[in-house]
Amino acid sequence: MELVSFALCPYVQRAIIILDEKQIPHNRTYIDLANKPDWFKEISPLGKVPLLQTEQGVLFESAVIGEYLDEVTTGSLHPKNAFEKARHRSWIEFGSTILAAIAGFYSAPDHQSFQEKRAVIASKFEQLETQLGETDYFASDDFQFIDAVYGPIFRYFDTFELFISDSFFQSTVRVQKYRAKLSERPSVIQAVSGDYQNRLIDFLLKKNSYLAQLINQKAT
Ligand SMILES: N[C@@H](CCC(=O)N[C@@H](CS)C(=O)NCC(=O)O)C(=O)O
Repeated sequence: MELVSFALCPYVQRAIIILDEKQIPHNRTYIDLANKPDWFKEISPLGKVPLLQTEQGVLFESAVIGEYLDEVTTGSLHPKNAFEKARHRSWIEFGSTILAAIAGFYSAPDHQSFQEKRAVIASKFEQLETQLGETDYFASDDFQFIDAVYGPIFRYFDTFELFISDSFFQSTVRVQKYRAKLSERPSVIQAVSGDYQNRLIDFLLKKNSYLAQLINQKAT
């Protein structure tokens, strides 16, 4: 299997984490999304990564790729109970809305919209907090499918916190604990390369955004 990837993509990271958790041998090809190769345009219906090339054909959409990888290998990273599995899938969708809020935050052009987007993220973490208990991960001490979604989300904040002093997690103690546990998980750690943070900062600096101004201020 071949995973077509982009170094900073949180959706790609989901697939990489599941490939690692299920110990699935595969190759990865990293492309530049700003300069998509023709072969990629030909096989990618939406022009997006991740894309999984298998002997049977191409799959796209990270959730679909993850479900496929989970199904074709022994055991499942999902809970067995149908309602619980569906609940996890609901909160996986919720995770995608957090990613959209994060993109809004790092692209916000001025202080006011920056603060507004920041409040949206904080309120989403408050909603997530209501779902978490005393377990290490989302709903278990064992790593599950949904945890592959939240690892890449929390990773952004390791970089944001270099430039922003107030915590996003002040009122969400369980989310903060969940974040810390995921940051120690080998599959989550290996889902990006060693230069990820520098690459992310370069990416953020290219945006004409309020966050880019904060990063520049810190550098001077
Ligand atoms: N819903 C998609 C989202 C994937 C996505 O948005 N990927 C981004 C990179 S993180 C992408 O390929 N964007 C295309 C572009 O930038 O042209 C999934 O879950 O796979």
